[in-house]
Amino acid sequence: MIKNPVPRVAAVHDLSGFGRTSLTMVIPILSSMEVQACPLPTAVLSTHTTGFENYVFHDLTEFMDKSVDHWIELGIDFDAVYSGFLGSSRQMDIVLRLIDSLKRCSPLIVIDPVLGDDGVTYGPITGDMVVKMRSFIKNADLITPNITEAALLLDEPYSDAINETVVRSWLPRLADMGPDIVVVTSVPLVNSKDRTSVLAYDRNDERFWKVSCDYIPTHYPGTGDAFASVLVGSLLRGDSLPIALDRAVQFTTLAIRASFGHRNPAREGVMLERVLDTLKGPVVMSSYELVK
Ligand code: PXL
Repeated sequence: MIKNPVPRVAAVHDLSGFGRTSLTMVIPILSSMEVQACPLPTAVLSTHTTGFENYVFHDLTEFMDKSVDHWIELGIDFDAVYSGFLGSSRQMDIVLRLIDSLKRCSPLIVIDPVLGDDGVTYGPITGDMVVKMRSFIKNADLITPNITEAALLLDEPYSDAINETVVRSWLPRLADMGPDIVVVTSVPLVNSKDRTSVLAYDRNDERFWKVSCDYIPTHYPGTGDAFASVLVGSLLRGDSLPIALDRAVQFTTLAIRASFGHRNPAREGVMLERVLDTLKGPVVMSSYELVK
């Protein structure tokens, strides 16, 4: 099967008008990495939902259903399906319909199970969506939960005691739910409060990977979207899993650092525009570790 010369991704995320999350992160990042992002918007919002009140939320479930019909009719070949924030539990069935129609081009299926952060679910996420996400991830090759989402998927309580030791034991359990590769973000380290990490497990070779970076004491919404988008772009360009992890961690850290010095309100997200060009270059530094 000849793949598209410019890798093509069905990008299933919401469009939030202000605050730099989801499609306003995903599209520029993938484009900068020479990957075509084809948006399948799940909802349109005036702003994202963290740190804003009275946001307008318009669910696009019906539109998605018809868009998927149209895409199937056109026979579009996708190299990846990459989903993030969904607007309703029925949208998981619609994405599944798209995935099932694409068997001929065996796309990479990446599900970022966007459910919450800091132990709290995002405003529009219902209990029903959390439950359904547990079976939806069966269809993924790769998932990218943060520690809150990993706890929700495993039905484990969220607490300050979650750290790299705990998450290492969670990774094979998450892989048992379906995906070959599990990447968990924002994992606290055991020996250092000044650094944080991303842990990953690949069931195909049973290897565990860790990439650590400085912990910066702030929280910008949308950094999970930046991380997962760079990971997807990097894998589609042919990087190995640990190099793709490295690239995604380095880019996300740089974006946070570019913003932190300016003291702009965290809810506005990271200053993506200032760092986007760095995605054009090769990986010049790598710090991944194989975890025993
Ligand atoms: O980045 C995650 C995200 C995506 N979409 C919406 C959100 C958030 C996080 O707040 O509110 C609408």
